[in-house]
Amino acid sequence: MICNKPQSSGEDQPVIILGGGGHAKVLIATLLMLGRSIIGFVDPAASKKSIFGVKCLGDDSVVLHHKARNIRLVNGVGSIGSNSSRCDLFNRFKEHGFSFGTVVHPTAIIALDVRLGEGAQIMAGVVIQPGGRVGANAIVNTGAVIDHDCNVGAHVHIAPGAALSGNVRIAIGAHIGTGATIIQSTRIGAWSLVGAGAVVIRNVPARAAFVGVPAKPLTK
Ligand code: JB2
Repeated sequence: MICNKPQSSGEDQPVIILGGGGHAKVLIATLLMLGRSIIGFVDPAASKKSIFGVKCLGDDSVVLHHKARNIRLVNGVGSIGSNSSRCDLFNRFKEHGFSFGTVVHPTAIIALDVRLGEGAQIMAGVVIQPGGRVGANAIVNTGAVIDHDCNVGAHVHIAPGAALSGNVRIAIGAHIGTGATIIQSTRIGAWSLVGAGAVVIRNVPARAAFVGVPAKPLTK
């Protein structure tokens, strides 16, 4: 990984985007900026026929008309509350033998040794410092800051403007809400939810929801 170098894996292969909502629109804008060839997007309930001139091809079955080795998929289904649909979609197409391209916005600043998993998406204005790991199918969304030695698990969504201090571990499938702050060396459990604007100063268990300042378990 080169500092501030825009990239997307499988650079020479055309792309199909899964989904046609808000997250897909941001990805399409980024892929066009990167000069990627886009075949189209697929969405079983598309509200738009095209996005920035990229056409809706139909539902997910259209992807299966393509040879897996000839294309890359980009997961354009984001997350509202949970990352499970996005995870299921990724796994479903992996089972069919397809590969997902990573997408890195040209304005992201990523340290030399950061490793990105398959299909990881690093959006505009993100900073990831040395020692960082971002798992497969994870989203690090607009303007998020990840300091040194953080491990972001597969299928995690770090929402816009969230900040992770050093040595934070976010386990598989967790959602870190917009503008949340997580202090150094904290552990965030699998499939947990950290609310928007929360300040996390202690570990969050798996499948828990923590909100507020300082963050506490959500009680109904
Ligand atoms: O199985 C599917 C599927 N399920 C839902 N396959 C495909 N190809 N598409 C699927 N979709 C489609 O994803 C829906 O029909 C819908 O068009 C789209 C989701 O669009 P929406 O705008 O509702 O959400 P989003 O996932 O693009 O964005 C959410 O997550 C982002 C990270 C929003 O919360 C955004 O605000 C957020 N930035």
